[in-house]
Amino acid sequence: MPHYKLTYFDVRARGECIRMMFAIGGVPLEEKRVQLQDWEGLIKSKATPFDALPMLEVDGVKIAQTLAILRFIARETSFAGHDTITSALADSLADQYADFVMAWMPWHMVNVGFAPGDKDALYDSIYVPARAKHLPYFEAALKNSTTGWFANTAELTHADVFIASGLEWLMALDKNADTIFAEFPLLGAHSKKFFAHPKLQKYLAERPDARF
Ligand SMILES: N[C@@H](CCC(=O)N[C@@H](CS)C(=O)NCC(=O)O)C(=O)O
Repeated sequence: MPHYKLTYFDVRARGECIRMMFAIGGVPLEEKRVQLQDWEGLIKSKATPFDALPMLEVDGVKIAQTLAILRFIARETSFAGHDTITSALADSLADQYADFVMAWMPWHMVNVGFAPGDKDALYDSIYVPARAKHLPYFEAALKNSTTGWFANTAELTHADVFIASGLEWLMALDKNADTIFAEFPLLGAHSKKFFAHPKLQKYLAERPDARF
């Protein structure tokens, strides 16, 4: 088996789906958690391909971009869908969720204090409309599923890992997190099903606490 090393910040955010996919796949993962004060030095030393994290090293080969990493390890562990159409469907759902993340990122940066601005104004002008546009897409996908997983698969795929961990991230950020699933009961049920997955329990019990 290759040696896998994940470099990410000491938060869940974009890195958590990768950690969870490794846990579900039962593959050992070495982790390097970068502290914010060390990040400038890593950029200057060109340590990552695109000056961003997460980065996965596979026997020393550096792979960047969250979804590329997630799809790779899902394929390696047979969680990427059982045929190419199913994989493409899972990809499209995960990519759409990534679009959702990019839509609320300007609010997030201010909300957590990484950029100046009025976080309450951005909550209303950026985050709320992004949520109203995107979450119905995922609720509709679950309505079409007979298994409760996004790509209508018997076992979960990387789309389920990406979206459930993404919603957990969002719930850590949203001041009204308890209302997120009010209009999206199938998404709420999906989250419950995902976080009850038997292959995730040990990881969930042992993972470090995080602000988001
Ligand atoms: N599309 C990229 C985005 C990566 C990204 O923006 N990562 C953030 C952390 S979540 C980062 O490295 N920020 C530091 C910086 O841009 O200097 C991915 O999904 O991996």
